[in-house]
Amino acid sequence: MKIFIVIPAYNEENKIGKVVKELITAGYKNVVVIDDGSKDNTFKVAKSAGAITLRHVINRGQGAGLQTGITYALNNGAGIIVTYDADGQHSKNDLPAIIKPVRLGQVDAALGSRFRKTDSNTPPIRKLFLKGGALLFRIFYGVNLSDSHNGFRALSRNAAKKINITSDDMAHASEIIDEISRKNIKYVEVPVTITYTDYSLAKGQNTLNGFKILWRMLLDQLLK
Ligand SMILES: Nc1nc2c(ncn2[C@@H]2O[C@H](COP(=O)(O)OP(=O)(O)O)[C@@H](O)[C@H]2O)c(=O)[nH]1
Ligand SMILES: [Mg+2]
Repeated sequence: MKIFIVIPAYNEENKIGKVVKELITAGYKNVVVIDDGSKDNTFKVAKSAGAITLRHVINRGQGAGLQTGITYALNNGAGIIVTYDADGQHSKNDLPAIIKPVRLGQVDAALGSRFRKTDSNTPPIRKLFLKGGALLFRIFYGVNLSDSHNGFRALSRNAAKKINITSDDMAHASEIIDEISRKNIKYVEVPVTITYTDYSLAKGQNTLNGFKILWRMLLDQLLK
């Protein structure tokens, strides 16, 4: 079964090379990087590291990057699609475990959870926000998760085709869960390690942005 690893990237020239090389060395041949209108050399670095590189001419957001990458993977015969971060926060060592339940046909979506591992180094404020998100998923979508907004997932071809991502920005993460619930896609949570470094915290999503996403989720629900 052809596995594609889809990595949306924005201004990640410092990390993307190592991320791509590690995956290819580990035997994953179809690594797709979507350079989302980066202002730096993300595209060049990803390409010379051996990734299939796609580019948006303007910065559209992580959701749009995923849409482009998933469409590419489906058009090129993907059996399983893994979504993965460009900034080095995910670990290739978690790939076999997250792919397995999808490969065996047990589920159509395996969702990474940083809170199912004991060695999580998630900062407390981030943990609070992510747990709050998980609680809202339970209330709004009836989906029982220990983590929210974790970009590490494995999807079967079927699930990737069914899940319709329309949010260009970070809100796509809630949208994916909404779609999983709405379309009755069978899922499981798989423990993964998310590494927090000064680099990832400085570059990553801030708490304000997190609250904006939660707020939109709330509005979306109320207006439905
Ligand atoms: N395509 C795309 N990817 C983005 C954008 N912003 C962030 N990313 C990527 O999405 C991933 C997660 O983003 P990040 O800001 O680190 O979020 P956090 O880890 O949840 O704090 C990283 O691999 C980023 O390179 C964007 O505007 N477009
Ligand atoms: Mg990050």
